[in-house]
Amino acid sequence: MKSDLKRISKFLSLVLRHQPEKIGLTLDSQGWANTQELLEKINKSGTALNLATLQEVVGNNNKKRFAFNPDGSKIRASQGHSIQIDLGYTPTQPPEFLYHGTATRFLESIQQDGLNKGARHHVHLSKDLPTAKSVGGRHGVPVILTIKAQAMFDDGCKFFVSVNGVWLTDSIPVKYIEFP
Ligand code: HQG
Repeated sequence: MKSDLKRISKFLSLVLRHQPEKIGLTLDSQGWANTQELLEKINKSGTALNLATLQEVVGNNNKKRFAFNPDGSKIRASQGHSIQIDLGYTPTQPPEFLYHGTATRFLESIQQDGLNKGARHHVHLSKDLPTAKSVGGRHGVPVILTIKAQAMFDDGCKFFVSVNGVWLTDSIPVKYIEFP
């Protein structure tokens, strides 16, 4: 059952962040899908999913990756998109330091160019070290970079925090990165 929920979570990430067209779904400009339509199209595409299970995936997801709107009629991913949408988050003052977990094999390039958002909308940052370490571990031997977020903010850079607590910014020049 647990692995079923994980499989569904991964499939939701795919259609709500990257390829809604894969099941003929359209997201609105803020990334919301109609909940009923999502269920219908997922079922049509061959994955059995009912509302109760969808609610379980949203509620129990370890990173709270997905959220319903207040009346539950719409659902979206809270961050991590590669398609162009506007999540509508308000610019927010960050703590003095935030953390970015990456892999040692990227260090040389990051030392050269700073942190880029790559295929995603933003560079993703964590407020705690364990999260950063597990994010970095997805790519190889993890290494944690300390980001001088307050200094960036003071210099006019915008930060956003997603409803599931991931800090987002456009890019991070080398001068704001502390390497271990
Ligand atoms: C690296 C997961 C070389 C960057 C996580 C990262 C997160 C560079 C990789 C969310 C670079 C991109 C995002 C440069 C950045 N040279 N490498 N100049 N600039 N990089 O997956 O931050 O589980 O797009 O360090 O928890 O790893 O999907 O980003 O290693 O919140 O919900 O390029 O995805 O959330 O990798 O992860 P990603 P990320 P979910």
